[in-house]
Amino acid sequence: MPVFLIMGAPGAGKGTQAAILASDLGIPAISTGDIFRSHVGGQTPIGLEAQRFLDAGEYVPDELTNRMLGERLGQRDTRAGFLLDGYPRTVGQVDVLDELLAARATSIRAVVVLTVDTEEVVRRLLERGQTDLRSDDGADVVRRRQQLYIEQTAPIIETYQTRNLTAVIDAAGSVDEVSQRIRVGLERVPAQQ
Ligand code: B4P
Repeated sequence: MPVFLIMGAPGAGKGTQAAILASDLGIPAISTGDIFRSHVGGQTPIGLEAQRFLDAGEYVPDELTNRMLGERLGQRDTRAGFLLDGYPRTVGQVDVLDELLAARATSIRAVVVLTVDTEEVVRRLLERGQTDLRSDDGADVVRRRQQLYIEQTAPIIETYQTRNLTAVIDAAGSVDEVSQRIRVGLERVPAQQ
């Protein structure tokens, strides 16, 4: 059961590339951000709890995020593998994911890490804020999301680097150029024992 992760700063193109890669691989792309937004839209108990964190650009507490992910991974469409977009984002989530995968007798096949400079990602998000009206794409919140990524999420990339799982991809350029780099990069990630 292939399990892939895609990581990168907000605005690096995770959502865009996750959809393309998952379709190539024939597995579902699971975005924790999208699941939270759909709970918020449906005013579910999870949505009511998560909304203030999303609006402020803060990470939703691990307990709630892990519970929600566990429920999603319990659905049938994940049995043949899946691609996680936006999870894990904290050290605690790395551990929980390891446990969830061990319980399914599987492990991570590869981690795509998208890199792009901060000015470009802020420009992308502010542009999207004008069309998609996402509650977290205003200038101050975009900066807060970048700061959290640097403080809490960038360090966990090292964990995956020491496990020899990462394909680090330059995410500047067109969507097609980046997708092509990801395909080539993934071929270079060594098969795990
Ligand atoms: P997400 O939905 O994951 O939001 P994000 O990190 O900001 O990524 P996003 O999808 O916006 O950016 P992308 O790079 O795809 O999370 C939202 C919130 O949910 C978080 O802030 C947090 O509150 C909460 N959350 C989610 N997961 C959590 C977790 N595990 N723990 C705790 N809290 C969690 O794309 C950005 C834009 O760039 C797009 O508009 C796209 O069209 C454009 N783009 C893409 N590729 C491009 C290219 N090559 N050139 C130009 N533009 C491009």
